[in-house]
Amino acid sequence: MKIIIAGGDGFCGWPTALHFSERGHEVAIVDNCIRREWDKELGTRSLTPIATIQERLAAWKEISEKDIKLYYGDLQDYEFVRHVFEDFEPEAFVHFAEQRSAPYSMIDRDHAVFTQVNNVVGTLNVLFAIKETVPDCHLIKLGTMGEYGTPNIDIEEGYIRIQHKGREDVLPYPKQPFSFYHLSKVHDSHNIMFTCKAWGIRATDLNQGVVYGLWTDETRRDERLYNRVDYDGVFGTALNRFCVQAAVGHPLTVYGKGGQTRAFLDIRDTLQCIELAALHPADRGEFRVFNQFTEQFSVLQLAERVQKVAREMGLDANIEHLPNPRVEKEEHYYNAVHTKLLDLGLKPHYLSDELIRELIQTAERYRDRVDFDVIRPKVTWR
Ligand code: NAD
Ligand code: USQ
Repeated sequence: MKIIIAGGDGFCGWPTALHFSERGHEVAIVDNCIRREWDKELGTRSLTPIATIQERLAAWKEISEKDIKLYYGDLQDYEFVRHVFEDFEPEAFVHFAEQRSAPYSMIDRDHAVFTQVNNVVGTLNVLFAIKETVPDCHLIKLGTMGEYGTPNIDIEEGYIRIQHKGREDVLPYPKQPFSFYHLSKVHDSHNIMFTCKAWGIRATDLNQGVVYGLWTDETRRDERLYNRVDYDGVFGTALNRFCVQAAVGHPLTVYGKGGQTRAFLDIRDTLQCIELAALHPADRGEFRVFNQFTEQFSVLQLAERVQKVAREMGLDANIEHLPNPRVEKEEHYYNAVHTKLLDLGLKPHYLSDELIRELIQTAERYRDRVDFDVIRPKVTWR
């Protein structure tokens, strides 16, 4: 398959590109590497040292004898996006290339506007380029479970059957997103759904939960292939952050009561899910939605899991309940359906003590790179 991984220099995109290349697909990465600039802006860096995209691709070629093509540019630049589609003629376009941090989008007006323009315009450009150049291309778009919010009923996979005043219809599931970032994903979903109807685009919207872990079969092979790990208060996410905190002797930062329940998955399952979506494409005109996660946990449950493993390793790992910088329910019902990817053959890697131990060990190995000053949350929603 000829497949493009947009955002292929990022946390999910880089291992996904290697995974497809390893399986013999023809892979190209699209990225402007702006994620690395946001680290500089925030005065932080990945826990693990990461090679430049050029060094990564050269190392992969040396190790695997396989080429991954790089299109270096911005999805907001339509001429560039159109050129990528005309030149590569992809059968599938995996779209990871967005600003993905909720706190970053809540810093101030400029960051909210940047996030929504970057994400919404980038996706619009991809939709127009598909229509104008390769209309059969399957768009595999990363959405997020946070689009749904935390309603007091079960969350369905994209659509819900509703009866109203004696009539019935299947409608898009209501969206109550958590931040300007999560809102940008809702706007994308609407634009994609509309173009599926209007232009016959084939699209899969993957509402992914929070991703944890970092190692995959390919990224382990050589230091130049290592994946990034974010632990700071802006880009770091719950489980990975707790493991780094445990390793360096920082209290585990549970926001508020910690009853916030979210959907989670191992990064190796991100790769599996993208592969399953690509190998079983949506039909022309179909807007398909999968909930991409394997388990649900409350934030406090996760912190306690990390604490247990850390204490077996002789670490303190105290849990600290910080005043919640976000506006979100801290106690609520949460039950999200996630059967469609399992039906396609997903074999989940459920969260294990071994994985938590390995994450803590990775953080211990790179503890000198951890800056305590960037760990606590500084961005507030209010
Ligand atoms: P990341 O920030 O590590 O990677 C995103 C990549 O996209 C970066 O390399 C960045 O340089 C690139 N990019 C951003 N804007 C671009 C633009 N305009 N043009 C070209 N390249 C651009 O993020 P990630 O954690 O790998 O997440 C990837 C996708 O998955 C995002 O869309 C995110 O919303 C979604 N997602 C992530 C998680 C998670 O836990 N990491 C969970 C659910 C959904
Ligand atoms: N949280 C803590 N302590 C921390 C960090 C987070 O209690 O140190 C809490 C947050 O308050 C929130 C939950 O953990 O309730 C998840 O926060 P997060 O930072 O781990 O993840 P989130 O902001 O939701 O965003 C991440 C990715 C985003 C993706 C989303 C999937 O950054 O790209 O879309 O996970 S989801 O949450 O399903 O929407």
